[in-house]
Amino acid sequence: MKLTASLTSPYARKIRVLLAEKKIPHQLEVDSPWETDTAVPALNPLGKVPVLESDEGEVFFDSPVIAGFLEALDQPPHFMPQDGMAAVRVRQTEALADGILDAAVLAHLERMRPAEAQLASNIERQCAKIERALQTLETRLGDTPWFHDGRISLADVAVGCALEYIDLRLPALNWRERFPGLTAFAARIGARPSFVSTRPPG
Ligand SMILES: N[C@@H](CCC(=O)N[C@@H](CS)C(=O)NCC(=O)O)C(=O)O
Repeated sequence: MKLTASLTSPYARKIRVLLAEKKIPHQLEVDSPWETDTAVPALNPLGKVPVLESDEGEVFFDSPVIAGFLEALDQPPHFMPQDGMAAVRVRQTEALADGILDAAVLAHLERMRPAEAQLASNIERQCAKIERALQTLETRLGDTPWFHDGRISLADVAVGCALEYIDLRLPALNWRERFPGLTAFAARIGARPSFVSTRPPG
């Protein structure tokens, strides 16, 4: 199978972590959808990475769908519970982590505009979403090592990628000062070889 991804995309990183954890052989095609010669729109009409092509030539996007496809391959270790409601709860935490990414990307893009064109209110609005989501995650994690059922799942992978993406794009948020549970969690998941090997280039 082939994964098309940019090395900085946190959505693509979720998938790269799962592929590494499951030790699934694949080809990584590095492609940034922001470049003029990108092949991404030919694969995904939305022009976004990650995109995964199966060995049978079927194309899958976006990252939650690709994660579902990888789970459907039934290749252990599993990152989704078998129980239906437990799976919905894992997906809920994934959605919260992905929402942090959406807000962080928007805040980052706003900050990349020339200073005089930046809308400070938009940056503040996105950062407020991130702050509320982090508070929810801190509460949800409590004093447990993983978000659901005492074992690592897609929810943990998504939150780990989101926390490190904030570090990359919005370091001034200094979230570790306010969220000790998430700080310990980030250190725990960030030490896994799958996270180390997929960390964006400095
Ligand atoms: N919901 C999508 C989001 C994917 C996404 O926004 N990817 C970014 C890279 S970080 C992208 O390709 N952006 C290009 C664009 O918006 O044109 C997913 O989970 O895969």
